[in-house]
Amino acid sequence: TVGKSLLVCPPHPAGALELCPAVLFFSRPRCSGIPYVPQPRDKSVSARSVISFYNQSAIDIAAEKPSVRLTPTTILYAGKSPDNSHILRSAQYLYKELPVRVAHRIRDFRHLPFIVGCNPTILHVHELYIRSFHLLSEFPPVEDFESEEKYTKLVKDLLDDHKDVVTLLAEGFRESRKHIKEYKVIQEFLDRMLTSRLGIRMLAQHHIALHQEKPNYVGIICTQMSLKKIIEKWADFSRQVCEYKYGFAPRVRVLGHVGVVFPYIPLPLDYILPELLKNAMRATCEQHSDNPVNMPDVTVTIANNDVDFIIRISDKGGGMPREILEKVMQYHFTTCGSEMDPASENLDGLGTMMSAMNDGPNGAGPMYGKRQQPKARNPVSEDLVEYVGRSGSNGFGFGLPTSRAYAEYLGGSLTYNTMQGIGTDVYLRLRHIDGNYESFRI
Ligand code: ADP
Ligand code: K
Ligand code: MG
Repeated sequence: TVGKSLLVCPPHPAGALELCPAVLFFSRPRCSGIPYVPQPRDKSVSARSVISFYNQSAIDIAAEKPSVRLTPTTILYAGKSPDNSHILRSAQYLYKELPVRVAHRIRDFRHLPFIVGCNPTILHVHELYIRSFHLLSEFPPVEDFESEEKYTKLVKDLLDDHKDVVTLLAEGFRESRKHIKEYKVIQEFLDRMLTSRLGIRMLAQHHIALHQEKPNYVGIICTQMSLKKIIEKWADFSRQVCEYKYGFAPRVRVLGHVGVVFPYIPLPLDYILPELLKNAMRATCEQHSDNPVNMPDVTVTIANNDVDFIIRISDKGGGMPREILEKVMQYHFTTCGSEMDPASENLDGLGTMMSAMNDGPNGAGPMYGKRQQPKARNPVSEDLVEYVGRSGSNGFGFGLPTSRAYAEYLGGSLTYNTMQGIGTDVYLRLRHIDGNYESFRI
């Protein structure tokens, strides 16, 4: 049936270079010049998704529609109704919106340079989006709570299906980026892909969370978020991981407007903060490995004003050498496990420490040359395991560029100053969502 499917595959308007993905997918072993590495996930290609590869017209139509982006304030004050009709309205918004957003992503996959689109891992993610599009767009209209429940179950399943997308894209582009002369192509694709994915996940999780009653929360929006608390939570977490990896970890001090509380969405901070703290801790540990007892603290300073808030993460981790300044914000650039990091031959840096965590709580995994015996090896918490699965940033060099893309998507910025030989200051600036000033749209 696959052969028959290929025959009816309609020609893509963009011409010969843009073959129907089904053609690529099933002709890979013969695709000259592209090494075919069979991967277990290939088995998941079902007849259903094969059909969806060439049933493109629905996707084309949806991709032409504009996405309807809401401000957090609109979401926050959408109003909770005692009869739960707000949940139904939320599902109906998703029902219209998700297929359009997913179609936009598929259009982006189709516009990737041919050789990149051929990469099996990238093709796998492309296929995941096509499959999601069909599941979402072929779902019967959400009209009552019964169908809403089924629809929410579908949304939950899709969130789960897509949880490794960042890791997969990082892998896929690492394999294929050597074929692309212009780095900008990858950067723009990944910036759009990752921020759009963040938006979709925020909307989906918001809808799911509307079903639960949690004090100080409306969906995923925390109406009383304490920046200090969330920083401390991720500082503890990053220290735990750092200690596991290096046997020691710098302390974290939180200064400035420590008392501020305001409405915000913790979800993006749950990604950005550990990435920045991990970087600061790795630099500190590697710079002060000869005297871990007197390691300088990582200092986090909060500054709040009417329009936005700023989090500065300062470390005394030796800063960045001039040669890498231009590169640190690039996807895939990392000094973990490269010649930039002389210690890395036997030791992957903190960027990859998540892979050490994956090895299991009992140290069953490989021992790294320079790794210290941890004082107390904490068992890997469920939080940690979930984080490892979610972040996909295991020394892929995705921490800074992804955090910056997220910050800009949220109407803010991520910048840094570094003093080679001393340390680095990273500034995360984000806009308030309290409705007093214009904020971003999800
Ligand atoms: P990764 O942590 O996976 O290497 P990132 O994008 O988070 O990827 O960081 C890229 C590189 O930038 C790091 O490998 C490191 O060389 C450098 N870097 C990031 N943060 C710091 C810091 N606080 N101090 C020194 N170097 C840093
Ligand atoms: K990087
Ligand atoms: Mg990092």
